[in-house]
Amino acid sequence: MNSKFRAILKRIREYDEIVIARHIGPDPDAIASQIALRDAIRLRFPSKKVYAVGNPVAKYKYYGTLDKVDETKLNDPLLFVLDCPNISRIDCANIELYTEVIKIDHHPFEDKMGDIEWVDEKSTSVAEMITEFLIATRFRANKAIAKNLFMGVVSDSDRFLFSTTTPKTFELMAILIKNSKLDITEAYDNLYLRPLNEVKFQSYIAEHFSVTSNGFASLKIDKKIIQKYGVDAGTASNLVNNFNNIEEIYAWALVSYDEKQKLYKVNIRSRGPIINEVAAKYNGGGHPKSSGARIQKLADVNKLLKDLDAVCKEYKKNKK
Ligand SMILES: [Mn+2]
Repeated sequence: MNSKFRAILKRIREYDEIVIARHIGPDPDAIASQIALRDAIRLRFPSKKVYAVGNPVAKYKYYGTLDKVDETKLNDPLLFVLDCPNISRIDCANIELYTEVIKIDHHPFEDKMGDIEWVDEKSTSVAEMITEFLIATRFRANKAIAKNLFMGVVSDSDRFLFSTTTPKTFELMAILIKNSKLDITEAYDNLYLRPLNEVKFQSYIAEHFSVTSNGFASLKIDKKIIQKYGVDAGTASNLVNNFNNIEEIYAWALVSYDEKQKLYKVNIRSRGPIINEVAAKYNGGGHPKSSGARIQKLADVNKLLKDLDAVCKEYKKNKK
């Protein structure tokens, strides 16, 4: 067992009150990882109080329920922060209130949060990292835990399509499926079943994308369209992965306006050019080929789109 795993296991043994948090606006990897880790710790150490915290998301309720906890009333607690590189984006947990903090993440490093920082940018997902940890440290995974971990990996690797997918990813998934007799079809149904209006909205996006001669596609989605298709504001962000593997498009971005936060949300994907460095210039970040930004002014959104077109141009030129 490596020293990192030993150190994390030691903390889990030592602390009786453990909180597991993740980023705001969770995706399946974030929410599945925190619930799986919570349930695995509870299964092995039934006397410990373990909570998975954060604002619940209705459409992800099949991962399990989240816990509400008054942090100020905890006694000598340990905090896990999953899938979240920056302190400002932690949902419902204040790192100041914890005796120790352990971060497990696969985004490029941003803020130091605590005593143990396990960051692996090469991993498909935090769910894969948690899977590796649980197997190496001999935790048991029941069917629900295994299913959550599997869905986290599948979702963040886009069903094993992304280049972060390695032989290790498959080896870990094989152990999970075998040991827990996981029904993968059921897991896929949870992830991929979707309403017709969402499919129609996806067609609208494909129909209205503006594609440059450099292979950059973008679309600004206004409120009226969201209302017309009866989807919610977050749907555009979720659909962005569905535009991969299109011959004429190297990188693509969907822009939507978040009324609550008064910000433009830009979701960017790429099948070649490195885009997170561009997003970083506009208060954004993420992975080299999967990234995003939150921007106040429309003028800056337009500048970002221009810069993305420029990296596509460069990429296309070098490819020849
Ligand atoms: Mn993730």
